[in-house]
Amino acid sequence: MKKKKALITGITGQDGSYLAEFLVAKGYRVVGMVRRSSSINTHRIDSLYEEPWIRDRKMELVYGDLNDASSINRIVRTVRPDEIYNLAAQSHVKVSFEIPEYTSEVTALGALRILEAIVASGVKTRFYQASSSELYGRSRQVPQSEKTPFRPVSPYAVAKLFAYWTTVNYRESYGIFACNGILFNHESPRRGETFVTRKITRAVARIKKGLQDKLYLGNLDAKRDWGYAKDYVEAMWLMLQQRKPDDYVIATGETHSVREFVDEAFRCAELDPKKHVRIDKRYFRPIEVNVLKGDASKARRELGWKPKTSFKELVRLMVRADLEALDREGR
Ligand code: NDP
Ligand code: GDR
Repeated sequence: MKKKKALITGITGQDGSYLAEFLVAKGYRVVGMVRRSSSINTHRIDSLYEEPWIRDRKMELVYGDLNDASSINRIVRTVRPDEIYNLAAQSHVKVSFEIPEYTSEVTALGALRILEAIVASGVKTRFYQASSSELYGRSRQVPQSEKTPFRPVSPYAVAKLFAYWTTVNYRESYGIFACNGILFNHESPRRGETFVTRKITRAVARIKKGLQDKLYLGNLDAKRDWGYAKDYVEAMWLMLQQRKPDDYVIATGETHSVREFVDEAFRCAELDPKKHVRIDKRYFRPIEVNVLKGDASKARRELGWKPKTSFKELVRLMVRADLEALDREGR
């Protein structure tokens, strides 16, 4: 059978790296779109990319940018992928208040540019859009499912709303097999260091090793439905293997406050958070999303997907990974 080919945007990010590993293990040939950077930013996929025998047979990186329609058109036309996973975004909610226009360009119009490239090229491909629980924002309904009305409250979330509806619109207008995965927060040792979970586990490891004393955070009362990224990339793939395209919530169904995450992470390292955690107003947002809790029963029923990693296991594995990383550095 012919090898399937997948194009991943955002392959250098947390999810892109796990998805690339997942698809390579399934026998796919993976093409990752990377943007030009003055410093090397492929550390999350080094294990796949450095091995020449894997690289040559299974993975390739091409330059492109979601803000550059010509690069997207060229890549779609020449790669002719069977599946496209659009994971690239300016994905930081707080930062989106500081660079709202850029965030909209990448996170909203980027998805449109890919869908337009699919239509213009006539390439038969399936399309996954990385939608987000941030779409629910200040929704009054808890838990949130595919039927819950959206109420986005940041430039990031509004941009994701545009991309969500554009995906639905191109599915309905042009018959493209296009799906939205409405993923709730998912974390891992590969999570960017400025997202709250990784900021906490990294600080815990550094405090444990005597490299840092204080951890400055913002709102500790916000609640999130936190899952493990490695479990979640399987759901992306499952969506594109169905008979019909549709939109799915992916979540654990549990919600925990930032404060609970802090307590659990410090407990894992036998440290007292009261001695080390301080509140800094700089990390508060102009408006906060207070509670997110997902209802993934549709995904469970139709995709056969469910989360495998509990909240406590997730915190523990992230703290352990950050401690081990310092050990490897000889710190
Ligand atoms: P990351 O921030 O870790 O990765 C984002 C990726 O997008 C990086 O590879 C980045 O490249 C790339 N990128 C940013 N701007 C551009 C651009 N202009 N052109 C091309 N590539 C670009 O995100 P995650 O892996 O955590 O998330 C993946 C996707 O899922 C994102 O769209 C995010 O918004 C969404 N999402 C994430 C959730 C989560 O909890 N993690 C939950 C719900 C949705 P570079 O390395 O060069 O910066
Ligand atoms: P979020 O993730 O905004 O949910 O978006 P983040 O980890 O940034 O914030 C989660 C909650 O923690 C509070 N918080 C802090 N956040 C950060 N980053 N830094 C701090 O110091 C801090 N202190 C408290 C925040 O106020 C917030 O309530 C993530 C991203 O991955 C999005 O791309 C994705 O769409 C959503 O998850 C689902």
